[in-house]
Amino acid sequence: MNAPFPSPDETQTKPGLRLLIAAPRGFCAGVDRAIEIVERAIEKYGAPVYVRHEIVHNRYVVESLREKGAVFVEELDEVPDGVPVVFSAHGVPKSVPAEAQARELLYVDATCPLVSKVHRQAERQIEKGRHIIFVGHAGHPEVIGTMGQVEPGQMTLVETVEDVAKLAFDTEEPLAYLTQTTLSVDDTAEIVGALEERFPHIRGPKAEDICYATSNRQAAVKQIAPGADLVLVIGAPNSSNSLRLVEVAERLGTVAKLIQRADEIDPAWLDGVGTIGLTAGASAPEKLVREVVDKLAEWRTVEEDTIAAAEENMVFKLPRQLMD
Ligand code: 0CN
Ligand code: SF4
Repeated sequence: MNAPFPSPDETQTKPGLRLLIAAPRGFCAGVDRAIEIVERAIEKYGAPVYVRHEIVHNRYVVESLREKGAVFVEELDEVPDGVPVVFSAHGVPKSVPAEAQARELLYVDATCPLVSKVHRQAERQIEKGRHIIFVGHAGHPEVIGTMGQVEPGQMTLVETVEDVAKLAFDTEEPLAYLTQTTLSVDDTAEIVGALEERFPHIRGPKAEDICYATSNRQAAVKQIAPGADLVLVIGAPNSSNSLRLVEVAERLGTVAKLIQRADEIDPAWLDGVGTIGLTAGASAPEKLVREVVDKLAEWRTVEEDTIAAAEENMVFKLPRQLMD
């Protein structure tokens, strides 16, 4: 039998492409836990299990859980009576569990323990009589959840250094600041610096509220971006921590693109590109990283290097109600 004709790929060697893969990248302990909570809730209570808001900001994760029996809604009033509901990793205002209790709904809270820690700090500062300045992005579910831990008027949101300049508080007023967990480490340092300058007595958290996963992923991008012609960040447009990774690369002067899946890569992006930096936000599965590497390997001869900025071994316990 004659040998088949060689494919075009075999007749010409593909040009090389160096891939600098960031570590850590992808799933954090809070995301792992939140996904496991939904899976275990479906096993324990049976489908459907409702989930208030995307459990984490990733379409692939949401679709996979939907196939297993999860139903995603935005608000509790979309959950029928008598059906279990999980609250997303980003946290919820106090009114949400209160309403669930009033309706006698069985609920499981998948709020990341590091977000819950900020919630408790907010309560404590209010008990001490301080007004809270919260640094975060307006409209993000974590911001809505954290601001909803206190009464309206007890917490003021600032997004920028300019917002700090506009604050109308007296220098002597008792104030504290807290932050969203997924902010830019560099921007937050500037905003906190501006707060401390205007309000020298302002109290801050003992350890910063930006979580370990957010800061480690940003640190890793800082290591790969300077040596890359293009940085690809796998993550969703509504994923705060993923958007911050794009910004970190761009601020180092490297073109950066946020992609949800490999099929969003435009081959024209690779023109004149010899090195690509690759990372994934805290809600993006490793499977999608491999999918991107495989896609790039269709066009180029890929050489992979992992660049590690930190080691992670954080694991969070599941809620007790799902342990048995
Ligand atoms: O992308 P995520 O679901 O959420 P944000 O980065 O938008 O906050 O990642 C998990 C983080 C949390 C909570
Ligand atoms: Fe928790 Fe940080 Fe992960 Fe958000 S990004 S779920 S705060 S560990």
